[in-house]
Amino acid sequence: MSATEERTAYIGAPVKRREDRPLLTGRGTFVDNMSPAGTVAMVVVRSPYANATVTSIDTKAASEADGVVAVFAAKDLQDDWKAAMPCAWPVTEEMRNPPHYPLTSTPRYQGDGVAVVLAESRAQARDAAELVEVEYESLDACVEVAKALDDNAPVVHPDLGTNECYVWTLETDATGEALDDADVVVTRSYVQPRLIPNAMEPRATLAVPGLVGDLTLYSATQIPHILRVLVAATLGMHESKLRVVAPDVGGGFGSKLDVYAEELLAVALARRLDTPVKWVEERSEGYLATIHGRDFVTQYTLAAKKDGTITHCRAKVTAAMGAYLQLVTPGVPLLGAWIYGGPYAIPNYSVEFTGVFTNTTPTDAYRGAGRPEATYVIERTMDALADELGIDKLELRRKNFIKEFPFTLASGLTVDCGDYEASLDKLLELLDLDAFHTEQAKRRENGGPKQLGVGFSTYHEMCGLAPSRILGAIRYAAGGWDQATIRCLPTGSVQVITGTSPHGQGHETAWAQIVADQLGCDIDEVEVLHGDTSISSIGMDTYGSRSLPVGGVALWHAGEKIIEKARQIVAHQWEVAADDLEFAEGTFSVKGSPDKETTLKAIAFGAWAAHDLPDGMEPTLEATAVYDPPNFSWPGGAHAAIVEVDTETGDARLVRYVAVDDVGTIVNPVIVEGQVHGGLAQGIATALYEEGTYDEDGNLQTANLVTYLVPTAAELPSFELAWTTTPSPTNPLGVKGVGETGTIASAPAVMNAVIDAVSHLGVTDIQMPATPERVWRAIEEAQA
Ligand code: MCN
Repeated sequence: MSATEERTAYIGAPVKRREDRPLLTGRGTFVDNMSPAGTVAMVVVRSPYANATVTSIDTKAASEADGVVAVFAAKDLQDDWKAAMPCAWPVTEEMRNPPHYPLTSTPRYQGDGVAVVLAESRAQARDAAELVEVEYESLDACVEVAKALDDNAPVVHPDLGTNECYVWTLETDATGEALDDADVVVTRSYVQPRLIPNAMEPRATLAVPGLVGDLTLYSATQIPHILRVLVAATLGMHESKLRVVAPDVGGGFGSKLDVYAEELLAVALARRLDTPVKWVEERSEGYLATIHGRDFVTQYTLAAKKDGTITHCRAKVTAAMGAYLQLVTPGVPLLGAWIYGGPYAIPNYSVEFTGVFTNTTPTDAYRGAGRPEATYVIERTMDALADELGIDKLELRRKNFIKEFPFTLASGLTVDCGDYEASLDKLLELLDLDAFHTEQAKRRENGGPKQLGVGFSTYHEMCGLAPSRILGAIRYAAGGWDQATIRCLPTGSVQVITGTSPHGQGHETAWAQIVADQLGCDIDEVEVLHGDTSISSIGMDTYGSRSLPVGGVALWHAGEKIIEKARQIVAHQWEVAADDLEFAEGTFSVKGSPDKETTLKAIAFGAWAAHDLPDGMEPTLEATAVYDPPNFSWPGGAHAAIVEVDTETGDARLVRYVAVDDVGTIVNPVIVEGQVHGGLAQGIATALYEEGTYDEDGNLQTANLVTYLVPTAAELPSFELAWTTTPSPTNPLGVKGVGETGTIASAPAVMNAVIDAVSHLGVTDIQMPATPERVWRAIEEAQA
């Protein structure tokens, strides 16, 4: 049976998120709400220098301060680490991975921890941290990704002798020839600004030792299961003695998909002192100590025939790793590696990534991870190529769209389904491009300062991480499966345990929708448990828009097992063939005689009592499924942005945004709209506002919400969303992931619109973010 074949009650319905009431009424439980007796507060002393050697460190005054329990420098904790901090993605055999420990005496970025203070209260710990006297010898810093491999660049890790972390390539055979044979070759350079995640809840972690050598780590994390494995390995603990709980988590966007120094410190020190240790990040501290995203420079080439047929794409990317490799830092570019050809049928393909170290906060996965970077350079260059060929920008896209599915990309992966033309058609229906062009022409003619531009982005992306065998082939250390358990309890309610770990995505609601439909019960009877390794012992957690296409599908398979087991029980009790039974809306009946029926609830009770089960059958009605997807998930669509640019000040404002996405079957349209809204806000922020910058000494210049411009609702228009649906044939629900689509598609649409708004003034390129200064300068230079 396939969920997409039948009309269902809950799947597809805008069920209100059950998570919201407790959160909105202040009944959530975040890490900082928990303070078991004896909890001490931890504060990390951080290097003010981006590259330095600690020549002396004096902790005496701090140790003697009020309320202080202990102070440790890096050397004091050396024996606590059984291994360096983990990087789970050694993308090549030769990749350089400098040892990285929670505290150091050779800080390599501003904010690198050099000591830690524990005190009875956070205020006392913070005051005492200022009394730790650290002498540094400061060294020259390497800051810019584009200059990291220059001959005279300071080397971040002198032992490595180079700032090169790795070079990774993906090439098809015909590479060179396709370029030579092309009529037109367009090459552009692009900068992906460094982005600084700003989840509502900063990071927080609390390690609580138990009474029998066990320990519970409460952490604001996206990955309780992975965290448990890696904390246990790094500290030499037995996994079964470590319980990790992700309580309510106020967003992550990738930044809580990591194993952080503070988590390891809290656990190590809680064990040493045998008392709970809590660390809560301050917002400005988070700017330094939580991973950053992006920071790529890319040279991108498209080659085409005169008629617009694209024959080749080539990307040469230099990607900042930051000072160290965090959990998946080196793999972030690879997450976009297969889609540098966009939703277009381009036969020749070549991608080269060079990862480089800089004296900056480590980068890692941030919403979209690798795919916004790829989509941006393609969609910007599609516009440039159209101009070069004298072909309409949308016609060029249509001509090159992949039209038949499944389609194997030149990069090697197979896109299971899609209909990019349908998304574009729908977008144009909503947009009324003629009216826009009339208005744009009128404004251009009037020559006033407020000019309009429209920009497009047609995209697809690969998410739903991911088939384990592919992850293995590209050297990622973990699998891409997930697990789900369904328990039909004797009282009639249904308990769901998932290996995913939502931190804002609404799984409690969506998972209940899936199970209630499948088992034919009321949604309120379904309870969804997650984020606690003592409840769900295995799982692969939440990132990469994987939870529905992997964890949700695991749930569906567990439901199928429940129905099958129940069918065997009924067949046995009624002495009929299992195949003669029908199951619909929570009730079994014999085909053709609907009078005799029994409910799943009655069967659950009977399976628990176990008085009359088939020989050899285990009591209780529960089932677990572990699902490893056969393919990635391939959402796609077409987006358009309309911006107004003040040509006198360079101020660019987004006035309209229309997005048509195909995320397969939609389980909950309200959640999905919320996901797209949030994703769009983050992509638009990249295009117009956000940019983390350092001075040449490696001081972060954008270390707070005043200098790092996170847009608010006031900067964003009401988004206009619509859908086309090609259900994924690779899973029984027909679903594709949605969590990152908005971020992936939106930055190029907005930037193409900004450039369109000033193209009549001769502007052909502006780098992100399109700040008033950049736009103004671009106009001035074009007019000069
Ligand atoms: N969904 C649906 N129908 C679909 C696709 C998804 O109803 N066809 C629903 C799902 O049931 C789920 C939600 O949409 O409730 C997101 O599903 P999915 O696309 O599987 O993404 P994940 O749940 O795996 O979430 C991860 C994704 C990522 S990678 C980032 S980054 C991100 C995002 O989710 N971070 C977020 N959305 C976020 N939302 C919040 N509030 N906070 C974050 O940190």
